[in-house]
Amino acid sequence: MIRNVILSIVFFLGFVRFLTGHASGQKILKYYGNFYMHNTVEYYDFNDYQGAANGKDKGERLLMCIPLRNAAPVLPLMFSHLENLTYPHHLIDIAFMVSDTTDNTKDGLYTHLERIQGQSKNAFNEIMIFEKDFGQLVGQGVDDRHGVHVQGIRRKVMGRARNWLLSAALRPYHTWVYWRDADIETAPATIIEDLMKHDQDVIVPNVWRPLPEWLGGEQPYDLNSWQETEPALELAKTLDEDEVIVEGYAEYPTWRPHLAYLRAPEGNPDDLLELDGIGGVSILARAKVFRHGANFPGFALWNHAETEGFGKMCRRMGFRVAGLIHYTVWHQYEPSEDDLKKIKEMEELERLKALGNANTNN
Ligand SMILES: Nc1nc2c(ncn2[C@@H]2O[C@H](COP(=O)(O)OP(=O)(O)O)[C@@H](O)[C@H]2O)c(=O)[nH]1
Ligand SMILES: [Mg+2]
Repeated sequence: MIRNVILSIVFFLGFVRFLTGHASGQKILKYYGNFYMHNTVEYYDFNDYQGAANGKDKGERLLMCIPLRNAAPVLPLMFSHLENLTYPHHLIDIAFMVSDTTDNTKDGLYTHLERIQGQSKNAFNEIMIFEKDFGQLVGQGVDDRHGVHVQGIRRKVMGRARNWLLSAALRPYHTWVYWRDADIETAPATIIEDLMKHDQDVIVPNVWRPLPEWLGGEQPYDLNSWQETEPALELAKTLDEDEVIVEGYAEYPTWRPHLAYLRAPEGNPDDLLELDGIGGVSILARAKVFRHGANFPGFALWNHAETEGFGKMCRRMGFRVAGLIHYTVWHQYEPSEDDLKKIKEMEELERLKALGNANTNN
């Protein structure tokens, strides 16, 4: 009898030890179906990671991707926007890709992240910083970037940077991916939820930029969000396979309706427009879009690259791609060389006027 009791206790302790640890000391923590599994074994049913329109209420995990190049001057503003995001920070992982950078972007990142991640309340779940140079030959100044002839080169490199970033950072538990540029002046803090609620596979806001009063006060910024047209498809047939069509330039008469030009300041912020090409300033996409194989072409696909190629590819794959016509994100205003000259002239004029006034008063 006593022998049986002792044997039972030994057996029971052995079973408990089997459940809670190996000889190596590692624990068996997980239970899948009828099986206890070692904690190095992970299981995900992708049916549970589709991306819900009310992802916030469902506690869905989101990956935020931010490409960076010589972005040190805009980091303080970028981080103030990130800190204000109302999507719960513990559900957000952020991944940065720093490329072809000659300023102290990386040091700036570390400084801001040390502070933000040190706060137990506002910290994001996980931060990943990747670095890879792609040999971007086009300068990062506003005039360098926006010439028609450099757009193709620039967009192809950007496409590659985005693909490397996403492939390194996307985890099976992410249901949504939010792409965000660093150089945004203002954006609603609720933007993730605001985009998500529309239940699209890929969705972008309208993107404008503020201007000084003497330049008109404001202007559409992102012309990469558009609907396809017959003239543009005909134009594409006449172009070299590697050439990238650039919107907003006389060289490429596409006659495409642009999301940017349809905006009305008092318009309903929930109005949607189905899109083919999209811009990259602020894109919310279901993670499954990428799992299906959509990407940002780092080459000319149908005479488009990067985000415009991505939008067209998503449509071709049967995903829903849309833009919010009257919901606006404001891109930073960077004065061009011409603007700087004009600003200097105006300052000089002001100075002379003040001098004239002072002399008259004397
Ligand atoms: N990784 C990487 N990021 C880039 C590159 N060029 C620009 N960026 C970043 O990508 C975002 C958009 O770039 P930006 O030059 O502002 O584009 P634009 O506003 O369309 O002219 C910003 O966050 C930049 O810092 C690049 O070659 N590689
Ligand atoms: Mg920009």
